[in-house]
Amino acid sequence: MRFAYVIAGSEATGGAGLQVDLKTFQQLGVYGIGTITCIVSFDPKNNWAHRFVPISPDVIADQFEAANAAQDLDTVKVGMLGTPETIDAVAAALISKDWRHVVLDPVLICKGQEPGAALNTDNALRQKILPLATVVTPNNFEAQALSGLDRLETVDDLIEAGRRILEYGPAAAVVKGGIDFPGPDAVDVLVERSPGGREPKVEVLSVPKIGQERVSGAGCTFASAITAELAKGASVLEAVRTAKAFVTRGIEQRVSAHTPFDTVWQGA
Ligand code: PXL
Repeated sequence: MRFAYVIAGSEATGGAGLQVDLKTFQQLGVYGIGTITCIVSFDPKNNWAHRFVPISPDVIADQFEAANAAQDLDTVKVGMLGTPETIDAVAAALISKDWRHVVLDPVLICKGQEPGAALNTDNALRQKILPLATVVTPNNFEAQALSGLDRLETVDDLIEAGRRILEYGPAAAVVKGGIDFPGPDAVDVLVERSPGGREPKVEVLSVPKIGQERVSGAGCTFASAITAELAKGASVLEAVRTAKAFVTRGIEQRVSAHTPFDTVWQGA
């Protein structure tokens, strides 16, 4: 049995967060184990506004202890953390043991939240979690925030953002162009550190965009699919290719909901 572990937030509609991560793990044939950092319950009475509750740091530590005592985990995905306090708890847990891979989906804000709402949380994530990651999967907005670049509108911009993000420590960055990236294609760029300080390796992954609407849970599905594949022993490049195909199928067969966005079908 291969195990994949995720440390992330719960999202109550089932369209994002830990629920999506565990569905993705199951679908890709790995045994999923999850630790909850915070609970997001969108409010249907108030235009699906964010309601957010962090889990207390000692309960995060307890969950981590239980999960890692039950199984020998070496591949972990980190999703939404939520506050500087939850970030401290997760950083302390992560550095308490060695990992083969730490995949970080650097969730800065969720769809519908104001950018910059939580600058101290963004900074804590950059300073305390990003250096522990081996693979990081920022979307266009997160890549701007992490790289300091203003606009990511060309493939070269995505590559440059990836190179800058590698300077924080990860071995690989997958910068996602997303729905707002100009042109007809959904473009992601994998920038991977080379041994001996040589130029990073770059791989451009591109498929035609499916519609023009955002889909909830695509980023979570993508990063957890990468994690599942790494847990099975794939290389980073193989894992990213498989994950892109997986999320593309899931978006093609998206599930509609009463929420503002459709959601990815991991069973596709
Ligand atoms: O899609 C980003 C995301 C991740 N994790 C949780 C979320 C969201 C967005 O809503 O709620 C828990």
